[in-house]
Amino acid sequence: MKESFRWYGPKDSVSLDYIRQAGAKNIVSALHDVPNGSVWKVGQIKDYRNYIKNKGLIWTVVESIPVHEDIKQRVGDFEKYIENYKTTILNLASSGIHTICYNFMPVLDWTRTDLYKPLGDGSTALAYETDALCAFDLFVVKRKNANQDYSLKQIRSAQKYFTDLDQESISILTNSIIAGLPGAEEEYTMEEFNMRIEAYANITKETLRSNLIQFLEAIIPTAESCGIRMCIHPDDPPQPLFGIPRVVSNLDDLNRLFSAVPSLNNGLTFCTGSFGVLAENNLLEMFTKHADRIHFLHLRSTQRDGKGNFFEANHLEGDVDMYTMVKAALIEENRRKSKGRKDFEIPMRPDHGHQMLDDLNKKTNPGYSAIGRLRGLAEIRGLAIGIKRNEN
Ligand code: CS2
Ligand code: MN
Repeated sequence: MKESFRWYGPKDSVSLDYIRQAGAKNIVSALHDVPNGSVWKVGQIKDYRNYIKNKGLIWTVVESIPVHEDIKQRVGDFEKYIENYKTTILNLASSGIHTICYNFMPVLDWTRTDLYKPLGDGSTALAYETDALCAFDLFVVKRKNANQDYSLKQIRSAQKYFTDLDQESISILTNSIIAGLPGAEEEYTMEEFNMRIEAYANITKETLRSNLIQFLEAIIPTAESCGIRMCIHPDDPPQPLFGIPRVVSNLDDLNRLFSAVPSLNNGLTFCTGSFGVLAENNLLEMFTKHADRIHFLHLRSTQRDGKGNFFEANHLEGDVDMYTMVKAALIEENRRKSKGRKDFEIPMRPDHGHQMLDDLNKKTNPGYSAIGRLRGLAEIRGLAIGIKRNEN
């Protein structure tokens, strides 16, 4: 696996010099300052790439080129935005970057309700609680007809949860959900958020899926022409939020997506933490079924409580069987190597980590502080070496 680390650009509190010390040679990053929907120009891409190169590192994966909401809904200027997306793909390829991670989650990117859940050992983790999300939806956003999307039991439980919240907790919850987690590239006021959700009122799951497939039919030939591996990131969490469907959550979703557009350039970011939230997702089966098009790995684990809540566990703990997943990745790499595939080494990053040690007193990007990810990377690296040595 190509060890990599996400970097949010020169303003990131975790510098490239620090990332070098973590031992990761590959950088996962994006032109975060380019507005959503605009073309990434060759000059901008090359400057950014060279900045990273001058620190002795390689910009290997783009995460993410955001997909404009007009494309997801197929409204407004979607055709123009698709053309811009294709131009960005070509510009990245001509600058030597060949792997692009993106997602198709409507309105919100990844979502948590608590960014600082205290764990028993003194560190903090990102967490998601259904009561918190439901309470926010019903009593803060006050979405029209929201109660139709929840059971009576859920509504009662959310009511109780909300009664116990003071004003400060409500505003922390609000910010955790709509102020934009790192990489989301979008942040909303309450009014904007309401409008964005409202725009999906008539978009069914099948419409959203068809919009995604039409987007892929438009861009994958471009990706093929210039050797770009597109890899979609799964929904996080893998379930509808605010009554809006999500279409990259389970094996059935993947099967439909890849049978509709079979090119291997239409690939997947296998995020064990995102898929792992659904108990019915068999990660090994999903991995094996689509192994040949996994172009990027996000390795992390989550711990479910059986009631729809979860928190991000240490990388080798929680519900994800990391041994099995790393082994599957190494098997796939060997398979590719034996077939002469040049992309046999799959870029992998420790996806998120706990806020711990010195980072507890620093302002960091939630999930993206240095030490927690360093721990995750080191554990996964050790695991991979152990598996390889054991087999030779
Ligand atoms: C998140 C997201 O799970 C994750 O990796 O941190 O930033 C995710 O990477 C993006 O939504 C992918 O487009
Ligand atoms: Mn991920």
